Amino acid sequence: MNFYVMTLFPEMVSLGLNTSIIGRAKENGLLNIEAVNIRDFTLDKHKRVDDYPYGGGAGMLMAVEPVLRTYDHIMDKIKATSNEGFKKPRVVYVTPWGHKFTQETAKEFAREENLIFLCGHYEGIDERALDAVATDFYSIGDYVLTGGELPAMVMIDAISRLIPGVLNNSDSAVYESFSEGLLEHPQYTRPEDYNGMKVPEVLLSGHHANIEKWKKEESVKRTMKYRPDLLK
Ligand code: 4GX
Repeated sequence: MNFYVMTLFPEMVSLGLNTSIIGRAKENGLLNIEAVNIRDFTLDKHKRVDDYPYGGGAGMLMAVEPVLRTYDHIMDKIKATSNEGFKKPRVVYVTPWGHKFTQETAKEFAREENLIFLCGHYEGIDERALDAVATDFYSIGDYVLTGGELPAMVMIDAISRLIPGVLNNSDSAVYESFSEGLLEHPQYTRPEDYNGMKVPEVLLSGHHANIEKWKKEESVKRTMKYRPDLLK
């Protein structure tokens, strides 16, 4: 799967997604993440990419031209590397007013071959750039960040781990939270007793049925306490 990220801070994206599981998946050729600097595509002689909003108001907006030229560059690249079955990729604009990005959204996007993210900065982007290229609008939650890079990285991470081969068994491919509708139960590793803090007896009992019952009960307790909204 190929991810393209349109951003003014490409190093934030490429460095942030180069570690751990995602970094390994890139090395293994399972996914490819390209952060494209919007500033490289401005025609302004001072390399400016932002301007004042018409009608007044606080702050600056990202201008249409650099965004659309960045998009054209990415599309040329995608067209050059794809066969006759070319399908226009979805373009996700990350914004606090978008639909809530969920595990279901991640599953849906994991089926795409190419995915483009558009990261805004300043107060946002000239609406005409969105009209021209954006196909999807998503938010990671109800709080305000300084830019779209972190939400785009969050979405890329959540999508990537669903791509076959990205997780191996020791990465625990079947993390059930959300997919089962219950939160994960508490977990323990050695030692059995750490300064008097003990692992629950049932987990040491070897009684498989009791262990499963305990896990389920703990999951339900935790879900009731922290996410009662998940219990329908
Ligand atoms: N989930 N941000 C986008 C730029 C911006 C400002 C105003 C539109 C209007 C966010 C979130 C988020 C901060 C990303 C502002 N865009 N994105 N950025 N929460 O807070 O997705």
